[in-house]
Amino acid sequence: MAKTFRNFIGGEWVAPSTGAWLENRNPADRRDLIGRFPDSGPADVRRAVASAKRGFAQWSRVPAPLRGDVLRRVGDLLTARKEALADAMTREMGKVLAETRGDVQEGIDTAYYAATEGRRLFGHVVPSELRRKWAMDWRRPIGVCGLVTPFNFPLAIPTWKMFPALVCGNSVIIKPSEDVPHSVTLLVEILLEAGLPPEAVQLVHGRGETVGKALVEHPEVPVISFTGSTETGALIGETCGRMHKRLSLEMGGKNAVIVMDDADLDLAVDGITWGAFGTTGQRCTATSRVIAHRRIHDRLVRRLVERAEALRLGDGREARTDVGPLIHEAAREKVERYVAIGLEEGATLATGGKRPRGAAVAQGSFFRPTIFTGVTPRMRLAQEEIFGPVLSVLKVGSFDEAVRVNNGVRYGLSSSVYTASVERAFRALEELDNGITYVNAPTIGAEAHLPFGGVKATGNGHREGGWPVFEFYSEIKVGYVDYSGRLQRAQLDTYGAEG
Ligand code: UN1
Repeated sequence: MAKTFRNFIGGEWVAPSTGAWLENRNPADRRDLIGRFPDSGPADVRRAVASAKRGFAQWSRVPAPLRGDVLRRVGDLLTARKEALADAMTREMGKVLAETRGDVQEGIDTAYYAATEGRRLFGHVVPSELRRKWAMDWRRPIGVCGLVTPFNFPLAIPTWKMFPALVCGNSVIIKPSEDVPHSVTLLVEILLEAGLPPEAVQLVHGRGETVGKALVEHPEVPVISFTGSTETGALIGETCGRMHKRLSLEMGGKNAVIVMDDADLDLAVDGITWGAFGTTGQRCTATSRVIAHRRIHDRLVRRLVERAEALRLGDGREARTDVGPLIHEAAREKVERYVAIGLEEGATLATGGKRPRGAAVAQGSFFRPTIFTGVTPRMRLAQEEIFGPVLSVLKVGSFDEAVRVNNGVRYGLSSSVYTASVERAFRALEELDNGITYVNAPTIGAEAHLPFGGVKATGNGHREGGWPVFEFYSEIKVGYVDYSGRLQRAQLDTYGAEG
């Protein structure tokens, strides 16, 4: 009998009001049932919001440095349980252990960063234009934050949202992807153990179209943060716009590595292989395009194909595995559709393009690392997010053309250039239309203390991580204190008196 997990609502672990459950299975081996998780409904969300409001009243009054102390303990617990968490995460979503360890580490970094921010949630004190008057601003918590998170970083992404929201004094309701409910359950256990008041966090499992929607539409959830597809983000944006909610969106990508003719090819091949096939290509930062200068194109492709073919597919919990499965069958089928689209469009399949054979991969959603060459900028292969191990190589004749191709997509998350030229490196930083540009490094690997996010259809102007995220989760309040003992009229008395 599979283990049954619950929601965390109202300070306790409870079954869903619907009485319905979703099965959570290991994507590397579908016979391995991790457990049954709630398939919750709007009533569960309503209860969570009522409780989170009480949690907010309590937690927002705790001094920020003490809120930071709770997060420091969270960081300590994550550190102590890193191995067990990584194992549970790989079992649940498939990427290899080295990567789930990295995912936990990103959560640890985020915890310690948020902890220190508890002591430096700066405001300003600025001179008033009037005598004997002070003018200042500071940050206040906002209220209940609704957080909707994806499967690909089962721990890091929830922590990017929860930890800054909490250190700023908000309460949080998290709806994790129904594909990774276990990882976030373990995270919520840690938050409680670290001393977070139980009503400051609520965990509601279930589907986006029911639980996510109810959360986004609830009038008493003034802040929404979502990471996922651009299509879902657009729907959420409509609702939040109508309801005047504060909304942070992190969505799709179609990230490119530009390889110039003066690049260190060994370095580029390492970076592209990692960027394209790490996490089985299921990162919003994944390298899905290579824009190669024609002088090195053929050499680069040859070596990329060699490397892709040497990658070992399998269970991410086994030491010999380089690449795990896709998250589920629907994801694998989507990848297969794109392979067919690429072939129809006239691209050349250089390697991969099909399911692997063999007992080790028979029970999971595996797909061979795939490289297309002869891809041109307008092909769907070069434009659309696939979210799988599919790399498209485009050939260009100059740096200017590479910049145009990089920028000619609807997304704008990350980009990268491999070059030995300082001039090209700085031009890339300036001219590539993305939220993040790497020089001589792949498109993945953002650090937790820098702002993360993208332009165009990737985001809506907000960032996760780094200093700007604390702006997102707090409201600016301005105060004026006039201790002159008389009516002083701004704009009138100061300048009017002289005129
Ligand atoms: C994501 O793919 O949604 O930069 C996040 C990176 C990771 C985060 C990726 N640190 O690839």
